[in-house]
Amino acid sequence: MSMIAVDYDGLIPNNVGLGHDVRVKRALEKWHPGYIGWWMDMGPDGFQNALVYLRTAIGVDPKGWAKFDYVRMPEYRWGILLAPQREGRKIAFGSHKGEDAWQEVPGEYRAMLRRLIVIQGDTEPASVEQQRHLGKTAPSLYDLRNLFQVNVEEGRHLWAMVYLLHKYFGTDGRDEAEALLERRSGDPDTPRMLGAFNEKTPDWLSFFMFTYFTDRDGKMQLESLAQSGFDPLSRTCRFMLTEEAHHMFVGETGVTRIVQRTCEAMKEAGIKDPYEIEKIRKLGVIDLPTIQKKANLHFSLTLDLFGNEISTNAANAFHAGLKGRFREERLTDDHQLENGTYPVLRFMDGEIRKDDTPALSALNMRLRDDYVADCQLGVDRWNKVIAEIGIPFELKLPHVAFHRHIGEFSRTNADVDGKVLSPAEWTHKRTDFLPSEADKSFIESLMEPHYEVGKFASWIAPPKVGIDNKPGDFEYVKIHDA
Ligand code: BYC
Repeated sequence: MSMIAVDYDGLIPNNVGLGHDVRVKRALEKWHPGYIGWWMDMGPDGFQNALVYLRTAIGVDPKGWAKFDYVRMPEYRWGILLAPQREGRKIAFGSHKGEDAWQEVPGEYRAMLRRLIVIQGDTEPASVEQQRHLGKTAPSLYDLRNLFQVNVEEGRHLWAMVYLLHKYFGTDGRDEAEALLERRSGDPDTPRMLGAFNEKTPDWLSFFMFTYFTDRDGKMQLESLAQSGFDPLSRTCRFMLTEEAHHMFVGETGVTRIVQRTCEAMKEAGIKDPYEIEKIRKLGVIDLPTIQKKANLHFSLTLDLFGNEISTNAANAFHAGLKGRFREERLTDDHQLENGTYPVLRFMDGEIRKDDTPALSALNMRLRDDYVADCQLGVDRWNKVIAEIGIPFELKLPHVAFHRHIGEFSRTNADVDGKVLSPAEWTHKRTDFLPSEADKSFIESLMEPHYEVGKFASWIAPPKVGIDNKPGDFEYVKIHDA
């Protein structure tokens, strides 16, 4: 049965018939206080009593799933929402291609499936932890509201994975759900599982780069998991993707607005050379070369999230029908990949070159290629803004070998053009490519809160359109009405 209506009566809004599933309902109600405890300890620092103009999911019908209203964040209705079941859905790839999608966990793949769900689940609270201090330096109420919207939805994505663990994985699922509340981003003893989720998000430029680049990895991974033969995972990822789109919008428009403000300020001051950094910084805006360095950092950290270029884990997950490719259904090959090859960029004999590799082993690489192409689209739009204002500068994605910690290129030091450097050259040039301490302190010096209605920090342009079509003077967060 396809369920669209959401039951809002109980503690946990849902469209999965939780009211009739006493075991899972009780287990989730038991998990709930721990979640709220985590949110109060590790969610946004301050603002928990502020009234935030948030979007809450009230259905899964694409035409009207969201409702906007003022909500105190701890009272947000985090719910379990799965996209409607597709009658007769078949597994689209791997060795089970053509068989009915699984409604229960296939025993032979239990451990692999649980691992994928736990990794996905772990990233969601991690990002909230990374962003918890940002409210204190928000450049406007509009941005503050967007930060909190992203945060509550990441919280909901955690609920989505925890539901799957409780419903389908018995005692070990319950243990994993507890552990998701115990790990902490950046904690040396109990870190989050993937590298980029243990890094700091120290300022708003990083926040926008993170939501542009790292949430886009979220999109790619969720698209691949949405292909899963395990139908409940597919359905939950399909709905999560609708929320993820807003997070990437926040990132893309955030960087656009910073770039726009910088270029406008340069034009007003008659500065043509984007490398006149000190002069530009005196205008209270972020110079384009520093924006480029932040992009280099966040892009390279995010590439690590795709795992090793050549991966048996990825091959096994595809073969088993658990994790597909980006938009698998639009691809025209045999969807089994037993024979074909895929060109993988490798570090061999001291140089970077392409190597044809069995396609099944190269799935992480392939997804990463799709990701890079998707990232480029937004970079092109940023460059259009720069060109329209008439500043001679182009933002670029660095080479995929640059600043890597996982995979082929973790063994080498490549610059942003993919030129292999000696360790000494790398040390010498590092701050040409990545933010230096001076760059970081300059950005930090700009991070002052702007909580007046309709006002924005000097370094960011106002958005073109308000959220939910609200006017420019709309009070997106009522901080003092608490
Ligand atoms: N850090 O065979 P390999 C999101 C480990 S973001 C640390 O290449 P595989 C979001 C790996 O675990 C999307 N360790 O790995 C965005 C393995 O260890 P074991 C999150 C790493 O499995 C913003 C070993 O190295 N979702 O949603 O092919 C805000 C061998 O590696 C890393 C997913 O990632 C790393 N970066 O690929 C909020 C989807 N990379 O098991 C949310 C689920 C690899 O041998 N995850 N290792 O001890 C997966 O599909 C895969 O596990 C990975 C890794 C793509 C992560």
